[in-house]
Amino acid sequence: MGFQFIHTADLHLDCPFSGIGDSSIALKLIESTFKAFDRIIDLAIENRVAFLLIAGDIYDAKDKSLKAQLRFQKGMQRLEAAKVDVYVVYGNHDPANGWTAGLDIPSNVHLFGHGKPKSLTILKDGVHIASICGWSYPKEEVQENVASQFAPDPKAPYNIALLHCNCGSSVEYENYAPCTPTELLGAGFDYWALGHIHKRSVISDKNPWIVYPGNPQGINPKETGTKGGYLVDVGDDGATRLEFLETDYVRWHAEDIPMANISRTEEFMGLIHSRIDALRLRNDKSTVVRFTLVDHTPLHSELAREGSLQGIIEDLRSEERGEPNIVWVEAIIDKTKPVIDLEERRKANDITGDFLRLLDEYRNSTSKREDLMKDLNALFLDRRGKRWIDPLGDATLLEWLEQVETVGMDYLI
Ligand SMILES: [Mn+2]
Repeated sequence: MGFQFIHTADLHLDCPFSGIGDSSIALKLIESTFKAFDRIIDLAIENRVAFLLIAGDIYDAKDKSLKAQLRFQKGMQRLEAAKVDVYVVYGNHDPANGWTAGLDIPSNVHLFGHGKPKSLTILKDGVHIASICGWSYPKEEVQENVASQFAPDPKAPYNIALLHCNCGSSVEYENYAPCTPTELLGAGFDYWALGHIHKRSVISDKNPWIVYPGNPQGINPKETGTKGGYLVDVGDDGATRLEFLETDYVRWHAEDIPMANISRTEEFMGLIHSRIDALRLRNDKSTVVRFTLVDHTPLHSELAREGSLQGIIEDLRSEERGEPNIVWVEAIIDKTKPVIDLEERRKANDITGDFLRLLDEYRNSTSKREDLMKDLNALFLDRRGKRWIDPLGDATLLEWLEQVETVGMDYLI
C-alpha cells in the first residue's frame, strides 16, 4: 500500500545567530529556524503525509531553549490534530543528557531511545506499511559506528532507518556515528533517512535510498542556497520518488563580483546596487549576502583604504530600512589585486623582488608549507572552532599566499 512522508533534519530551533547585532535582519534570522519549522508542519498537513521523520538536531543547544521546546510542542500538536505521526531521533546538538522541560508531548510523537536501535511498526488502516528503525544520541560525542547495529524488520514491506550520522566522513562536520555509503547500501533497508550534514545530498537515488535533506534553514554564511526537506512518495510497488520542498525563511548567498573594468567608486556602487536588486527579485524573501570582489582592478588601492569597505557596507545596510525583503550585506571580501606587472617586479633587485621571491619559495615547496601548517593547526583542529572556520588544507594555504602577496605589495609600494 502506497504512502507519503516528509524527511527533515537539523532544524536547530532557536539558533541564536550571535554576531549579527540587533539589526532588522537579526530579527528575521532569530525567527528563521521557527518559520522554516512551521513551514514543514504546514507542508506535512497540506500533503496529508502518513508521517514526518526528523533525523536529529531539532534543537541548537544541548540544554534546549524553552522557547524552542514550546514552539516544537505547538507544531506537534498541530500535527496531532491533523493525524500525522512524527518519528524523531536526537543528534549531537540535542543529546538525551541535555536539559528538557516538563512539557506534554502529544501521543503522535515517537522519540527513539539511545539503547539498542529499535524498530517501530507503521500501520495504515490496520495494514503494516513500513517499519522505522531509529536511535538517539545519549551524549554529544558518539564515536562508534551505530549504523552497523541497525537491522531491518523482516516482516515489513518497506524499511526505513532514521539516524544522525556522518556517512562518508565529511570533513566539514564532526565525525560522529561514522559510517560508509557501502555499508548502508548493503544493510537491507529501503530508505536511510539521515541527518547531521547540513548540505542536502542524495547519496543513493534508488533502493536503498540514502538521503541527507540538509537543514530547512541555513544558519551560517557557509550554508548558502535553497534549503528545505524531502517529500517522499512510496508507491504501491515500493517505488520511491523524492520531491524537494523549499522551506527557508532567510536565504544565505555568496557571489563574486568581477572588478577588472571598474575604475571609479561610482561604477562600483552601481554594480553592487544592481546585484542587490537582482537578489531581491530572484529570492522573493530576505537574503544575507557575502560579496567577494575579484580581479586586477584600478580601484584596488581605493578599496584597500582603511574603513572603505565597512563604510560601503554600512551605507548599503541603511538603504534596506523598511524593505519587506531585506538584502543584508553580511560582508564584502576584497580579493582584488592592483594593476601592476608582478613578473617585472619579481625580477627586480629590491625589497619587492625579495618579498615576491620568498613567497615563491613557499609556493614551490610542499615541505615549507607543511611546516607552516603545523604551526597553525592547533587553532584549525580545535573542536569549537571547526563549526565556523574551514579546515586548513594546502589549497587554503596557497590561497592565503596569494592574499599575502597582494597585501604585502600594497604596503611595500
Ligand atoms: Mn546539525
